[in-house]
Amino acid sequence: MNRTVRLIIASTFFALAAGPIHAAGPEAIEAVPMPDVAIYHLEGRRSERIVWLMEELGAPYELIFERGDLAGSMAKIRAVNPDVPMAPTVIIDGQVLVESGAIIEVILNRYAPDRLQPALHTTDYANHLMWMHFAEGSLAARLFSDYRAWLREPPTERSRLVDSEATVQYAENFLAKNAWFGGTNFTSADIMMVFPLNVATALNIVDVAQFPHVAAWKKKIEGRGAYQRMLAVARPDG
Ligand SMILES: N[C@@H](CCC(=O)N[C@@H](CS)C(=O)NCC(=O)O)C(=O)O
Repeated sequence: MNRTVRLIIASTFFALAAGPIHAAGPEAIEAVPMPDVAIYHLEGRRSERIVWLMEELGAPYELIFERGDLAGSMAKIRAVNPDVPMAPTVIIDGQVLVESGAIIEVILNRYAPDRLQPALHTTDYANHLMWMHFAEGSLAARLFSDYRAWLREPPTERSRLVDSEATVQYAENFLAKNAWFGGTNFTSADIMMVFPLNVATALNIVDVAQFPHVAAWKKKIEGRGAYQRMLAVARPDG
């Protein structure tokens, strides 16, 4: 049986330019209509960020993966992106892109400039952008390098360098004073931060009990309709 999943998801699409609440980063730029967006996906991986983003926006997208078959999904990615077959690989209007943070910024800044980003001249904007980049640049990078090193040689004391625990503690301290990684409102920074913070606890790199504000934020995330819709299409078998 061919289990390739090619979902075209468009039912809740609405005029992005009419979105409310936040003036976006590049406020002067007018939204242009959303073109075809194809998301090459691995279940449970970073490509969920882009699916979730599109669900938050109510925008249409095509989702391509082999259900329950990571190798099969990876073969599909390799077919369109042989040089760096990574999830997400996204094709926007015919252009092949990697790096989830950059993909999110392209989609928001070009097609939804009034959504999921704080206004440019606010402290929230600077914090939002910092967490957008911290998620991969510091948090995921240190989590995975510590994890690999600690598998070979478990640590006997905390590092004097900024280790995994320090990066998660930094997130915890921020959430003690702010509702979201976007500051006052949920933004795409929250979308970026979920994957590495889940990795931190799922792989037992840090102790979940030490980070109650992160745990409370995760509960709020799981209550979002768009997050639930993402799970239903991108992780259909749980
Ligand atoms: N910094 C990249 C990381 C992408 C990445 O490493 N994705 C993983 C899945 S979560 C992957 O494709 N791994 C396959 C590999 O590295 O060969 C991003 O945020 O998109």
